[in-house]
Amino acid sequence: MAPGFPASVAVIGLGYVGLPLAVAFAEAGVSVLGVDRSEAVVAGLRAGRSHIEDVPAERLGAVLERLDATTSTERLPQADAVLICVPTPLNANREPDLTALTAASDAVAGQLRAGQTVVLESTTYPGTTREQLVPTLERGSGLVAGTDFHVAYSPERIDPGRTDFTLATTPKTVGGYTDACGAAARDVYATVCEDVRVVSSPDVAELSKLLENVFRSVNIALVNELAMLCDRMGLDIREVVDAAASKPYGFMRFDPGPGMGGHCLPVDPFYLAWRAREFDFSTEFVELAGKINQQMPYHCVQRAERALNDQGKAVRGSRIAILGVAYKRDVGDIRESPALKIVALLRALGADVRYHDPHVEALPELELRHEPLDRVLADADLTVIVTPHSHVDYDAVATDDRIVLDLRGVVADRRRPSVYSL
Ligand code: SAJ
Repeated sequence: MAPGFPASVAVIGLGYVGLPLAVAFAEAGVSVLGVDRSEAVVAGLRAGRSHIEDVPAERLGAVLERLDATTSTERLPQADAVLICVPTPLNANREPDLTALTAASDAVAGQLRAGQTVVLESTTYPGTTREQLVPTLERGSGLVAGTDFHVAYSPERIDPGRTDFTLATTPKTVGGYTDACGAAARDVYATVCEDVRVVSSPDVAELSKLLENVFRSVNIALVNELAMLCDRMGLDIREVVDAAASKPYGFMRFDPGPGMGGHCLPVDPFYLAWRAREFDFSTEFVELAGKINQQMPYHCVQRAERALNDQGKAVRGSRIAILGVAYKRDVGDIRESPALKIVALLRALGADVRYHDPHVEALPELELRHEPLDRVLADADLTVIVTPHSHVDYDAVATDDRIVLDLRGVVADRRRPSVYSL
C-alpha cells in the first residue's frame, strides 16, 4: 500500500452506511468529501448535527474539519477513492429500484479521473458492478476500468445500534473488477478496517452480502412460522427457542417477532429472486421466507383481537397502546417496520391507536405522533409491545390490571393472566 493512500475519500450517500464510513475515514486522518442529495442532511452535518444515531454529534464534531459535506459532486476528482453508499430499495412491484445508484454512478462518471478507485457498497444483486456500474463509468469518462481506474464492490456490514462490533473490528469483504482493482480497494479499506478479505470478483462479494442477509431472513421466518404453529398447539414459542438455544453447537438463536423490518432484510430476498429469474431459477425457499415474515403483522393483529375478545371487547372502539414503532430496538428507523402495518390494520378495524416511541417523533402517513408512556397507557384496553426499546420497564407496564400483548418476549413473567405472548 502506498504510504498516505488514500489521502482523500469521497462518500456518496450519508445515511446509516455512508455517514459512519465517512466519519471513520476522517477519524483516520483522511480528508473526506461527503456528498448527499439532501440539502437538509448537508446543512445539518455542516452545523455539526448528526441525523444518524450511530454517529453522536460529539463524534461528528471532532472530525468536522476533515469532513466536508456538500450536495455537489464537482470536487469528486479530488478524492483518491469514491465510495457509493446510496439506498437500493424496491419499487412498487417489489423489484430492484436502482434509481439512486444510477444517479450516483452517472455523477461519478462525469467527474472520474485516471487513478481513482470507485467502490460500490450499496446492497444489490450479483452482477450490478460488472453490468451496470463499470459500463456507466467507462461510457461517462472514456476511461477503461482496471487500466485507467479501479472498481470494486464491498458490502456494508453496518448494524444500526450495535456496539460490540464496529466498522474497524468487522471483517470487510472486497471484490475487485480485476485483481489490481481488488488490491486497490483493499488498500483503501485497510485505513479503517483491521481485516479486509479480498474475493475473486464483485459478483462473489455482492452475492455474499445477500447470503448474509437472506440467512437472517430465512431463520427469522423459521421461528416466526413455528410461533404461529405454537399458537395453535398452545405452546410457548420462546420457551421452545430457549430450550433449542441451549445447544452450544449447530444452532443459532433467532427470536420470533411482529415481522421483519429495516431497509435491508425485507428487501434483499427480492433482489436475489429477481436476479435468479434471469437464470431460469426460482429461489422458492428464499421467497417463501419473505412471505412468512410478511404474514406476521396479520398474525399479531389476530392475537390482539383474541386478547380483547377475552375481555368481551371488540377492536372497534377499543383504545390500543403501541409501545415501539421503529423496525427494531433502540433505533429510529421505521422503514418496512411491521409496527406500521399493525397500526394500520388495527385502525382499519376501528381501534383508537396511540403510540409511544421517543425514537420516532411522528408517523405522518398515519397522522400519529409519539406520546409519553403514561398518556398512551392511560385507559388503554390493550397494550401491545411491538418494538422493545431499552428505556421502558416492561415489567412495570405489565401490571395485573393491564392487558398486555408482548410480541417480543420482554415481559419476564409471561404466565400472568394479564399477559399475552406471541
Ligand atoms: N428480527 C427478528 N428476529 C430476530 C432478529 C431480527 O424478528 O431474531 C427482526 C428485527 O426486529 C428487525 C429485522 O428482523 O425488524 C431486521 O433486523 P436485523 O438486526 O436482523 O437486521 P438489520 O436490518 O438491522 O440489518 C442491518 C443492515 N444494515 C443497515 O441497516 C445499515 C444490514 O444491511 C446489515 O447486513 C446488518 O445490519 C448487519 O450486518 O448486521
